[in-house]
Amino acid sequence: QEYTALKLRVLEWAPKAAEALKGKIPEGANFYLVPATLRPETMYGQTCCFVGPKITYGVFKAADNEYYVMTDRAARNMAYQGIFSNEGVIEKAAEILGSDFVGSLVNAPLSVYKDGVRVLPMETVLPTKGTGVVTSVPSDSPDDCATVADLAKKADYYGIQKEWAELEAPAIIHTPSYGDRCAPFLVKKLKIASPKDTKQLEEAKELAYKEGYYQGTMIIGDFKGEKVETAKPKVRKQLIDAGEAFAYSEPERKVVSRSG
Ligand code: ZZB
Repeated sequence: QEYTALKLRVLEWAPKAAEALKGKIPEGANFYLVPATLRPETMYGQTCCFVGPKITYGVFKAADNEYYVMTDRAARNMAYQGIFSNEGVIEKAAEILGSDFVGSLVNAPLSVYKDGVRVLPMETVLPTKGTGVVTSVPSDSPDDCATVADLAKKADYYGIQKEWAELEAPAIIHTPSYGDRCAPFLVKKLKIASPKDTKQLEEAKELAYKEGYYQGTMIIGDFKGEKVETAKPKVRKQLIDAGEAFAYSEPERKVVSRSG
């Protein structure tokens, strides 16, 4: 699985995260939450960044003055992909529980929200997939759409400010069947009431992928008017060239070929 890992620079730590990191990290260093995405062309639509509140994350040194927040598992994979300046070396500066990050402000590359977006909790984040950090695009991802709706509804319960979950999702991709925001369209159509409606969400994701990727047209950004299929590698390259993202592969089963 070839992901695009996006670098969301921390602009402001939530108080609990600042407390947990105190004394463990050099001052003046840059910190990034690094969600793994299969849809780099949707990054214009980021409205927040999700962590699993019960997942333990590591703060890993990637280079001098550069630290990445993700799961141990992701760090172990990245260590052998030419991503850290010391190949094969994993340096964990600190460990933090996901819930402690909630409320932090991060810069989301390409997002229409230029002042940054908030880190919010998502109960359904899988610790065994990607980096355990997920960037949220409620216009095109049904899971994200259902989660932000739930967060806004129960803001007090989740210990967040309602406004953080209520940022308007900009329209980024036009689709012939589901309009300009396919996720809310499908969430409504399949009568999805909460992030716990796993089965319908799985179906909605499937439909959104197919329609968005094969029929979608960009309505925002440098490749506005182009088909998603052709815009996707271009947006990805732009992000990587700008140093705002990097390629990250999830090892499935390693196949060793002797003949090359
Ligand atoms: C932004 C985005 C925008 C995504 C979109 C999807 C969509 P898949 O196909 O099941 O492999 N994701 C990444 N890591 C995790 C995790 N640890 N736990 C839960 N979700 C995770 O799913 C890959 C997608 O699942 C990734 O791409 C990420 O969300 C999320 F418009 O990033 B995506 C129709 C989907 N649209």
